[in-house]
Amino acid sequence: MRTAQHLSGEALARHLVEIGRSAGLEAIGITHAEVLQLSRTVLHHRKAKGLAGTMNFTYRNPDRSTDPGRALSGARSIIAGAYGYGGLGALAPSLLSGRVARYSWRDYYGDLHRGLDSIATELRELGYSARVYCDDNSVVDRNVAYRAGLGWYGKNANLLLPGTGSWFVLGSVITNAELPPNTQPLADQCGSCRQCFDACPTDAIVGPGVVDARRCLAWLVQAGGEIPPEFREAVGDRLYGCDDCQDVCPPNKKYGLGVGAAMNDSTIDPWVPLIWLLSVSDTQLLERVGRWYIAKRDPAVVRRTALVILGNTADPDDKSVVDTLGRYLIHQNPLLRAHAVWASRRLGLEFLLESVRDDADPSVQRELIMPVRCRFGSE
Ligand code: B12
Ligand code: SF4
Ligand code: SF4
Repeated sequence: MRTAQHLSGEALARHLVEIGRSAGLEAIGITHAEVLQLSRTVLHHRKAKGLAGTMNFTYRNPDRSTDPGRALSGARSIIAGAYGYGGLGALAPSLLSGRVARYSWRDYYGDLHRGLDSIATELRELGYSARVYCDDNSVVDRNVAYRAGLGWYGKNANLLLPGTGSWFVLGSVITNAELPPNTQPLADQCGSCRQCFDACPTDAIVGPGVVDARRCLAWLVQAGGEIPPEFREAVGDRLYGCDDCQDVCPPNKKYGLGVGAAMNDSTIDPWVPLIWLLSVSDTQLLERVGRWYIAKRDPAVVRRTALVILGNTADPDDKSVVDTLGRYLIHQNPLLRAHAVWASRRLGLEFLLESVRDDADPSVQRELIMPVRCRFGSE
C-alpha cells in the first residue's frame, strides 16, 4: 500500500480530481461529510405534505439518507462527481415506439460509477476508506453536488452545471480522508426564466425546485399500479422518464442539443418498439429494460405504460395494434386488461370491448364507464 502522508489535503484533492477527470467525469467538487441539513428538512416537509406520493427512495428514511456518517463510518469528506449525457441531438419521432428519457439511453450510471470508482480505488491504495454512491437511497446526490459547488438548483429541481446545464447524472465518494471542502455553493442562475414551469405537461412543478411526485410523469411511469386516468393522455409516448422540463431549459439547449449529432450511435437506446414489448416474455423484456427502476421488477408496470402509449399514439387501423389489444383484453392480469380497455376506447376500438363486458374485476368495470377522450372524436 502506498501512503498519502506526504500529500497535503490540497495536493491530494488535486490528485483525485485529475484521476476522476481522466476517468470521464465532467465535473468534480469536494464537500465536508456533515449532515445534509437542507435535504433533511425538505424530505421531512414534503413527506408530511404528501408530495412524495408512494415513493420510497430517500424518503423512506430521511435521517439516514442525509447523514454521510451512516453511509461510511468515520466519514470526513465527500467527492461529488458528474457524468454528462447531453450533446446527442434532437430525437426524431419513431412510430409505434415508447420514448426513453435521455438519462437512460445508455447505462450512464455505470460510466459514472466507474469514474468514481477510480477515485475510491486510489484513496484505498493510499490507506483511506472510501465508498462510492450514486443513485442510491443512502445519499441525496443533488445536495452533495450543490454543497460541493458543482451547480445550482434549477426551478425544475435539477442541479444545473454552469455553462452546461442539467444533462448530468450525479454521485459521490465518501471517505475518511480530510480534504479541503468547497465553501461557496453556486448562486442561482435561472434568473427570471420560468420555462420549465410552463413546459411541464402535468403542472408537477408546484414551486421553484419543488416537484410533486404524484403529478410527475417520471414517477408515474415508474410506480406500480394503475396510471391515474387524469394523467394518461399526458403520458403521450413516454415509456420511461420524462425530459420536458429539461428539454426547454435554455442552458441545456445551448449546450446539450444539436451538439455532437450522435443519434446514429449504436450504443444508445432512445426508443423501445411497443408491439415487441407487448409480445415478448418477461425475461426478454427485463433483458432489454432491466436496468430501469421498475416497481417490484414487475414487467406488467412497463406493459401497462406501453398500452397507454398505444392508446395515445397508435393507428387504430393497424392490425398489429388491434390484435395486441385483443390479447391484452383477455390477459390474466386485471391491471393490463384495465389499461387495454382505456387504450381501446382512446382509439375508438369499441368493438374490441365485448370480451370484457362481463369482466368480474371492478377495476376493469370502472374503465368501461369512465369518460375517455377518443382521439378520433367518436366519444
Ligand atoms: C426520488 C428521485 C426522483 C423522484 C422525485 C424527484 C424529486 N424532485 O424529488 C422522481 C421519480 C420524480 C425523479 C425524477 C427525475 N429524476 Co430523480 N432522483 C430521485 C432520487 C432517488 C432522490 C431525490 C431526492 O431525495 N429528492 C428529495 C428532495 C430533498 O430533493 P430535491 O427535489 O432535489 O430538492 C431540493 C431543492 O428543492 C432544493 N431547494 C430547496 N429550497 C429551494 C428553493 C429554490 C428557489 C430552489 C430553486 C431549490 C430549492 O433543495 C432541496 C434539497 O436538496 C435521486 C438520487 C439520489 N439518491 O439522490 C434521483 C435524481 C435526483 N434524479 C435524477 C434524474 C436525472 C431525474 C430525472 C431527470 C429523470 C427523467 N428524465 O425522468 C427526473 C427529473 C424530475 C425533476 N424535475 O426533478 C438525477 C438528477 C441529476 C441532476 N442533474 O439534477 C438524480 C440525482 C439521480 C442521479 N444520481 O443522477 N427522481
Ligand atoms: S419530469 Fe416531466 S412531469 Fe416531471 S416535472 Fe419535469 S416536465 Fe414535469
Ligand atoms: S428552464 Fe429556466 S427556470 Fe427552469 S431550470 Fe432551466 S433556467 Fe432554470
